[in-house]
Amino acid sequence: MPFGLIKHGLAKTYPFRRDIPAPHELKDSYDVVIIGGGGHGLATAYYLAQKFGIDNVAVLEKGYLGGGNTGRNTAIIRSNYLTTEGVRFYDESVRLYRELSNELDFNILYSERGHLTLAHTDSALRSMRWRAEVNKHLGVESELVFPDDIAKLCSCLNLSDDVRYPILGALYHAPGAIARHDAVAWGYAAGASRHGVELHQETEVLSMDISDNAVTGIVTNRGRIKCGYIVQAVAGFSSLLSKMAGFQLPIRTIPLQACVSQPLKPILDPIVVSGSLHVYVSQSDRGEFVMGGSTDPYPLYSTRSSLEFMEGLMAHILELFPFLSETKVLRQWAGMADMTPDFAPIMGLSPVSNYYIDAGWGTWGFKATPVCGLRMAELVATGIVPDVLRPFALGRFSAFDLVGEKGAASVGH
Ligand code: FAD
Ligand code: PYC
Repeated sequence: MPFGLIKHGLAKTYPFRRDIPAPHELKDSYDVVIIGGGGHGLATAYYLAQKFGIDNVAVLEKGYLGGGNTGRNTAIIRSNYLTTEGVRFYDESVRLYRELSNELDFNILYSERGHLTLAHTDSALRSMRWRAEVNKHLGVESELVFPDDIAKLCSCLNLSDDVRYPILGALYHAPGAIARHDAVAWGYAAGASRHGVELHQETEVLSMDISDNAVTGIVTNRGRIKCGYIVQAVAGFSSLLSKMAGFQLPIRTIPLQACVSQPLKPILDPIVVSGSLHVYVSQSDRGEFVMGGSTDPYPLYSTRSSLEFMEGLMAHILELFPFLSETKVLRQWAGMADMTPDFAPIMGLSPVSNYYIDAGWGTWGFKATPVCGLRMAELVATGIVPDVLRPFALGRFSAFDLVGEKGAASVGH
């Protein structure tokens, strides 16, 4: 029971801080409408108001805040990418994450654990070396480590030669971290709300009025509103929204499943990823093993879980961590991953003049929440595309100027 409730429980009033205000009417018009109340939309709203003084802003969320992929991901934060564009972008996010609990006055349970990407073949070792060199060149801590070092970093991992895919080495990224994903959404929501942003849950965008290549109105299940600028931040629904705005995105939407075990005593400190075995795992601060594997084998708009996924995942988990064989699965779920051809996001301008996109977040967007929010807000406020966003423009697909991040995706596809 909260201390405050014990103290004030029998009093007539309870002076608590309400993080998110009660629902209220939609206004006729806003300077900025953000579609999607996940971490990205909420972070964009927060920085628009807090950093750029733009507070006539509404976030429209068709369900509840943080109930999309933000509340379904496995909360891995890292910047050990393959391309210079990717490393710079995600490194800025890691730096913002480190300060986020203080910035938002909201504990996001940021926990720096180190991140091991295992190599089971010579060619995997070569690509780990490549990533380590790109990372170091840009000031990001990453190095190649070998079984003796891995044993010290993660004593519960099966390093025996007597398995199908023995571990030859790994990319070790000391800044790799996890955080409480819901708290990231709640913290940004509370911060945005304190700065005057309106947060509208159960408010679904159904269509848009377009005239002279600009969106002039948004039709929602609660009525029509006018807006100056729109930011689309709907993760697994990006193609549907861009279609309403009149353009197409190069995206395939594929379910990604994950699960957690019953809580165990702390035993696994680093985050462990194996591309060859299609598995990744971390232990949460509550003790649960948080685990995932590959995306499902076909595109689908559905968040159902499958036995097929669990069977494959457990075979691989037990190869790496045989001691888990009597551990019970607690929950299993899925989210929807908007996959782009180059495994990198699409951010910035769109073919519609007042419509900005934050899309293509596939299996990798939780770690980008702070940098994406900050830089999308900067774009809306200044009209200038920030340098870190430039490589991720939609136009790269027609210019054949892709940002190939498949080798650093962590999740099998
Ligand atoms: P969301 O949180 O999905 O928010 C979008 C919101 O838009 C939703 O709440 C939705 O309801 C709303 N919306 C949609 N359509 C409409 C409409 N018409 N009107 C109004 N609202 C609408 N990334 C990592 O970096 N690390 C990880 O470890 C990681 N693990 C993952 C594990 C799983 C199982 C999954 C599924 C994803 C994982 N990801 C990970 C990816 C990450 O979850 C997403 O990229 C990220 O959460 C996207 O955030 P968002 O705010 O853009 O989207
Ligand atoms: O981007 O690191 C990642 C990740 C791990 C699991 C899903 N995404």
